Amino acid sequence: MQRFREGVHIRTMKAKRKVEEVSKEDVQAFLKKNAFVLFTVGAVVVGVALGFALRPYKMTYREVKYFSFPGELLMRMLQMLVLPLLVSSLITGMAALDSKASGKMGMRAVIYYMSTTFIAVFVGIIIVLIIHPGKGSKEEFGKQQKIEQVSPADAFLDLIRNMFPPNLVQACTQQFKTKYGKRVEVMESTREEVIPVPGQVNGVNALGLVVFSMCFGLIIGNMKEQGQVLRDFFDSLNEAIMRLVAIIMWYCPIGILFLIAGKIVEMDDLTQMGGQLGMYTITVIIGLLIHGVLILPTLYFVITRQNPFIFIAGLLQALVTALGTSSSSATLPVTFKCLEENNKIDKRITRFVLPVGATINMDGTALYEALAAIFIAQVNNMEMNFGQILTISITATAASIGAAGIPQAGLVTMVIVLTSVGLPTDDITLIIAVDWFLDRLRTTTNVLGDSIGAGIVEFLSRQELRSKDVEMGNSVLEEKERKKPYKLISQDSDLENDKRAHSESHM
Ligand code: 7O9
Repeated sequence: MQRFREGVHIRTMKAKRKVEEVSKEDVQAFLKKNAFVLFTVGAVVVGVALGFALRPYKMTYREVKYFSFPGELLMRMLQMLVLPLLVSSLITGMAALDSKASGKMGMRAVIYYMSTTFIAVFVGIIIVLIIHPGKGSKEEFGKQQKIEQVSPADAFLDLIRNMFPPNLVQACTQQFKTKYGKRVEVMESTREEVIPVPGQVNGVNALGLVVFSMCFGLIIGNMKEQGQVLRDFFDSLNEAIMRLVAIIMWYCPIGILFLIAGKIVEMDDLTQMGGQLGMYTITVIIGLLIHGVLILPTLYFVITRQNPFIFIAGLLQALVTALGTSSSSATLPVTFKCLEENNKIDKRITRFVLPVGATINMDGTALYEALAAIFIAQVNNMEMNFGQILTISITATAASIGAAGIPQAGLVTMVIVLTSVGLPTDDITLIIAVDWFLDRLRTTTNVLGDSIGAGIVEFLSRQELRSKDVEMGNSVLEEKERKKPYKLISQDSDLENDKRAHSESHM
């Protein structure tokens, strides 16, 4: 008995010491990590301040371009990594799972994408109907330009065509886009007919690469020993790219600073902005905030029972990068790093969910397009009935899903949403003045939606992940883990695990 008590005493002392050790290291690591996040957030603040401070100097266009050069470099570096990262992560992500597990996970991801996009559209519509920013007339706006007409049918076919690129190398640089030609028919009377002809535009065909990589990964995952070389190759490629990401992330604060400062120096005078456009901007901001700060975190909490704001704190770097670059594809490398390293999301999940999310899940964009369409109706004093609002919500959802597959999507998808309910497409030019700004906020919402999706899918797929671990004989530890209730491994629970492992090892 005495010896037993001593044993217990020694054990607790050891455990305590262990806890202290870990917490000291943890605090240091925490500070180091947070210092970096502080840098990045500080870069936004300094960028905004510097931008406004330089505005009175009225730089020429050329000078502004020179000034934002360090920002341009960041964009180029991030984009450089997107292609190999997308391909290698999707292939290894699919290869690591058998078709049953990936089917289930894919189902969960798709259900999450669809439902959050629909919720986003719903929020946008409700907010714009409540605030009604489009009071007054169109005369308040300045000049209006013509917008090129697009055929929704051709855009849809282009989307499907882009899913199957005939040339993989070309798919890395170009997308298919239907152009229009004239054909003269000489019969009794000469007739001229406009016909669709094949054409290409510059831009990564993300959809085609995603489809190919997923199929390829699934195949080599089922190839047993014969596929091992390829699996190892892409796994190694992915690891190498992630190490490059870690290096480039050091440059992020400076790049973001100049991207933001440059944009602020470049922007038009805000005081000339009409009241309607100002109200419109505020409406979009409120809509995006409700979706990003209220709805998505609530959804995360309801499903996983974890604190969503701790999760979001781990993502800060990615969110700031999205704000700076206004491109969720360029942010993809940083999103990967944040989720895997700060939030400890399983690599098999991020590799599989994030690239697909960046390509088809755009909550912010869906919210924006629906809201903008109704705003344009309001400016034209057109009342939308329920059927039209339903049409807008469906087309806005579809537009956000298909955006990456539709060439020059930005304007084109907006045109499609407007034409679906007979709104004047030229009115898009009314809101173009603030688009650069709202694009940044939408992109941040998009990245947040993708990341929270990864967290939720991981939680829902924990069983499959674990049984896969056991099957592969990954580690004995995982076998033990199975008995414990699931826990997101955050800083504290790491400690918990340590403690538990420690005491278990003495039992
Ligand atoms: C916003 F998978 C990737 F990473 F390789 C990938 C590459 C390219 C994913 C997507 C794309 C792509 O082309 N995306 C795309 C997105 C193309 C056109 C329009 C949009 C919509 O962009 C958003 C918006 O404007 O609302 C936003 N800027 O999330 O990047």
